[in-house]
Amino acid sequence: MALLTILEYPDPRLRTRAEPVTVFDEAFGRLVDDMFETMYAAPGIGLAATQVNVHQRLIVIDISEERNERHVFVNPEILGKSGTAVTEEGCLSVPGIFDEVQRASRVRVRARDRHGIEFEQDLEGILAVCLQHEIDHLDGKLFVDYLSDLKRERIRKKLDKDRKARAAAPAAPAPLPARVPL
Ligand code: K1U
Ligand code: ZN
Repeated sequence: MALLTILEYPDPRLRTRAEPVTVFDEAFGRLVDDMFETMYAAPGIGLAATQVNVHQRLIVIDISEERNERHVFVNPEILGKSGTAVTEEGCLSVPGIFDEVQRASRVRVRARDRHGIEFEQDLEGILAVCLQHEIDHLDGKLFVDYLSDLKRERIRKKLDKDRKARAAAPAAPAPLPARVPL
């Protein structure tokens, strides 16, 4: 498995509209596994393929505390929405920024699994919110697009500053070698 690089706002590649998945082969299965590994390492509760610069309609989600309830949504379509929820959202492509977004609190989704099998599911709570956030990624939309122009500009400047600070920071020291008994 491999850790994938997550694109960061305002990278223009995050604005790409993803294409439907048509091939469910071994390479696609590896991409699904790599996305879970990348999401768990981040750590996050969801990840859309767009965020790792793969422009296919694929989402992985795991909202469980134990990190053992994997959801895969390929070519997701929202069939119905109801209720409203205002949730403090974060985004692995907008690191360190959290703000409130209003979305539907319940959704019915039709999608395919990692093998291409179609299913329909009713989701609610954070799972429903996370799915809507991830489908936005597949459409080239970010949660900061729901905020004011002023907030978005502040976020862009903060991330720019953080990136420059990270680039200027000296590399972390190498870990000490393990003690080997003589
Ligand atoms: O799409 C992404 O960038 C992932 C994002 C998903 C999301 C979070 C909150 C509301 C809607 C969508 C994240 O996972 S941000 C990190 C996060 O929320 C989290 C990380 C570790 C433990 C618990 C939450
Ligand atoms: Zn996101």
